[in-house]
Amino acid sequence: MSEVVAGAVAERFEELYGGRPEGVWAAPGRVNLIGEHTDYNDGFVMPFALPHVTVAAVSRRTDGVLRLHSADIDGGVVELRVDELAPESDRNWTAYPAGVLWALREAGHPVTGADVHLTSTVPSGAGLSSSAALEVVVALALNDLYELGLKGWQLARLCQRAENVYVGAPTGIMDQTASACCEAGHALFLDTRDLSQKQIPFDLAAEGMRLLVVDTQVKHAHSDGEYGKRRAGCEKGAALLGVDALRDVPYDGLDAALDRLGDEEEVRRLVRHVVTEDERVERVVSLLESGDTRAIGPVLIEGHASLRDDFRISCPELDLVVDTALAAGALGARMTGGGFGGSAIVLAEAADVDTVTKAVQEAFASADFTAPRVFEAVPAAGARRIS
Ligand code: GAF
Repeated sequence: MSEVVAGAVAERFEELYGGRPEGVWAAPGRVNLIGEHTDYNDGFVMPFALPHVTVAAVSRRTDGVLRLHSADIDGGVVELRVDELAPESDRNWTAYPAGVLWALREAGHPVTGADVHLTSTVPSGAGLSSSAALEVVVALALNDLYELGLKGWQLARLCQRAENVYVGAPTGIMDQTASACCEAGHALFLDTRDLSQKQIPFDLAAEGMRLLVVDTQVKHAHSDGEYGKRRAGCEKGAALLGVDALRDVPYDGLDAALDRLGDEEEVRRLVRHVVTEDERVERVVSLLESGDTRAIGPVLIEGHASLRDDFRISCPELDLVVDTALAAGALGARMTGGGFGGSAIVLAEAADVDTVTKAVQEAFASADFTAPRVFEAVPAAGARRIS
């Protein structure tokens, strides 16, 4: 696929900018297996990369101009001056790639401009990290072209800064690290405190299972206030408990911590989710490492209940996917990503995939919800140069 896509993207670049690009790069979206809303609490996450990618054809410029074009969005070529880039000055999609260039320059890297043409197969607003894929593909291209020598995790940090400060969305580090660092056939066990990583083999097909992604088509956005409110609530919980981050509340000390929070009911719920979710990630890792893959199903189900009841970020469509899939025989299911819409994941025996898929589709039709998009997710490669 790479060569065909790279060729087509390079041709379009040439039509737009009048010369061949210096290279073509791809960065994937991700799905998170377990570990939700733990990343801005210094906790654990376990995403894997999707085969869906954002592709960028890029050339350097030396005149302080950044030109951006997306095949997927109307509006033609957008031209910006590198020295005029300023946080929260742009409310359009261009803020993501421009923010990356801004973050690189802010960190002292001598990036003097670029021509960029982009196209993506990562569904946007589906909780599958289309924003991170867009940031990471541009960061990787500039890293290569300007020979900055930054590693994947360093690019992820810069992309997160672009998103937090330039775009103004208070997200954690999971999505950018997943896009930059995941490996095909593996889920990424990531400690978001120090970004230490372990690639965990994750080959469901070999064990007769499948993981489905069900995009509910309910759109979500992280710059909306609800994500930020949850984050602020978690930070309040850490402050009340006298720890740097909720990661520092031990699982076996949870009850005592909840007692100390007294009548701060909302904060108690947020703390309970984060502390139990970190424990769930560790449980999933040890189950996978001991070859007990089917046993992760119940952990996914617990995770969904915690996000629905304690963190309160599910929605009727996500709950319907989970309840219907489980009733139809799935081994596990939960919402994935930031919440308030987006996607759910379903773990099922290969033999049950059609039954489960049909049940979910029928339940959505009966509830008068927009038809969901269902696809099988197999761990794909992280960001890379494709031409
Ligand atoms: C979104 C954010 F971008 C991530 O940083 C993470 O917090 C996730 O929601 C929830 O786990 O994808």
